Amino acid sequence: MAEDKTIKGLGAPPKTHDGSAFRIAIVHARWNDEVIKALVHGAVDKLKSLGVKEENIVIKSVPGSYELPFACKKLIEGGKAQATKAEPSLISTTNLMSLVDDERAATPTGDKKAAVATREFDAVIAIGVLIKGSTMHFEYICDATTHGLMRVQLDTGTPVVFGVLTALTDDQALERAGIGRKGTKGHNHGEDWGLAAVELAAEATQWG
Ligand code: DLZ
Repeated sequence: MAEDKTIKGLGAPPKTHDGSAFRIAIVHARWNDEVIKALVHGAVDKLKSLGVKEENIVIKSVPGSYELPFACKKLIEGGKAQATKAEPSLISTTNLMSLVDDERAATPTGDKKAAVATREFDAVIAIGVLIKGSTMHFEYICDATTHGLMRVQLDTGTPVVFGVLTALTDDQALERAGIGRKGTKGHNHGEDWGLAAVELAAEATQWG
């Protein structure tokens, strides 16, 4: 093996999953926005390539990563509550590309109303980008966010994919979003998170 070749990374899934029946939420922070946008794009592209329908991908944003656990929990609970109602209803979804391309700031008025299946989420992807500064803020937010997201998935029984980059430098974050500026562009980890969401949605229901 060449010396600069790494052994790290996600192995191929045991089988390819069809995402066409799944409803997936993406909740993302807005801190470090350039990287966030690329990661959300990567996740959405992968979900769609696995068959998840655009109308079944719901995207919401929160200010920072610290807010991700709370937002994920509310979305999951909201989805479960809607699922218990007999009649399909109108729920608020955000147009995917306009969200990633900057209209999202206009929420809630910028949200589009769309008729979607009234049922719970099969998986949630939480996306955040934490970049270390000169104080201890980074460590505390990383710790709280990580534990909070784990708690949400264990408490709710809905898979929550950990799409949070904890980078020591800007370059580390950019490279993990496929937009690296130094030499290699890097791999967009958002794609891995999309894949993980569909795999968990497909497999986890059969393990219980
Ligand atoms: C305050 C803060 C700092 C310093 N850094 C980041 C960061 O790198 N990434 C991120 O997602 N959020 C950061 N935040 C914001 C917090 O996550 C949170 O939004 C605020 O503390 C308000 O609760």
